[in-house]
Amino acid sequence: MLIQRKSDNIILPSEITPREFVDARRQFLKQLAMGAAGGTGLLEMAGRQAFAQSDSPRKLAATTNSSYVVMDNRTPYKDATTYNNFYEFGTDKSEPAKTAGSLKTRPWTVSIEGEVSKPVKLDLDSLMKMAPLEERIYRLRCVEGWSMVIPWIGFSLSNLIKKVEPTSNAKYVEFTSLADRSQMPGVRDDVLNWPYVEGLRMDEAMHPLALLTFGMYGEVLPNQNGAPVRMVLPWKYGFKSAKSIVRIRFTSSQPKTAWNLAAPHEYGFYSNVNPDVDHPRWSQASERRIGEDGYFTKKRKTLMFNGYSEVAGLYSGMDLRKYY
Ligand SMILES: Nc1nc2c(c(=O)[nH]1)N[C@H]1C(S)=C(S)[C@@H](COP(=O)(O)O)O[C@H]1N2
Ligand SMILES: [Mo]
Repeated sequence: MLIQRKSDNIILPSEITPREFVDARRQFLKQLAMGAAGGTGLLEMAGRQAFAQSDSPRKLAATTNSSYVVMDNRTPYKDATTYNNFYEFGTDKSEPAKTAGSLKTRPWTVSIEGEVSKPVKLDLDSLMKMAPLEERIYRLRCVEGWSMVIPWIGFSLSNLIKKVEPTSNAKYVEFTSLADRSQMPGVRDDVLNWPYVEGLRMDEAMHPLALLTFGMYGEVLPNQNGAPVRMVLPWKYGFKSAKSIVRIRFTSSQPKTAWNLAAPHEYGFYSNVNPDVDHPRWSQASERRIGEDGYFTKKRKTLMFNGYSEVAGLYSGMDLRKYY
């Protein structure tokens, strides 16, 4: 039986209208009655696992980790795979689904380098075998003001970090995405300083929520969602979750991230979801849940750290207005 995440309890009744509260509660009870939070019943899971081994090559077997399942309805697959930010394939959200087919995701090598005792170049299969694959249902919120709820498949990045043994100089982790003009039409435009680079502080990267991700909705990642391997950092704005990663580098100084270089006043290094600190162009106080928008659909209140309050300790004593 899947259980409600502990951190979901941080939605205080005082923060939401009685109507929303009643609806959320009703929905949760309905999901319980169906057998699971998030709409995936145990029988369905068992069935999925059973044919995951044998069926289509896209299937990816994983065991649901019930500690990381949000109670919200999952975003329809169609929406999650046709409304994407992946600038290497164009800046329009409908473009990646149309143009990312040209990305060759095998063979694929990820180079682990920098301040580690055991630098290594890993092919995708070796990387995927570093730890058991888990399914986790996470919220992901874009700084543009929309959010989704997606069943991702991967494992905590900490599994990999421990194996490569960072040196005492390793204070940050930098992620670099592929930037290949021949496969990625968007890289011909200089909207960003290619390659796409993102970064985390070491303790953020070690947090169990930081997911090295290979699949979603029971299958390997569609190219437009960052195949064959990406990060998912549910307490940070979507752009921190680099797609199609080819290099993970451990550094002593703070990585220069692509979005921070492009617009330092808009995108800071930390970029934690924070309803109290607005982006210069978009309010961060509320969000539109993709797949449920309609004329009468109310926006949802955005939660501190996107509802993942367990990360708060990483930032204690930091002024989050300054370190945005
Ligand atoms: N390499 C790369 N990674 C990227 C992006 C990108 O343009 N290039 N966009 C980011 C942004 S802004 C968001 S919101 C998420 C979107 O992930 P999704 O398409 O799976 O929802 O990917 C992030 N990772
Ligand atoms: Mo985003």
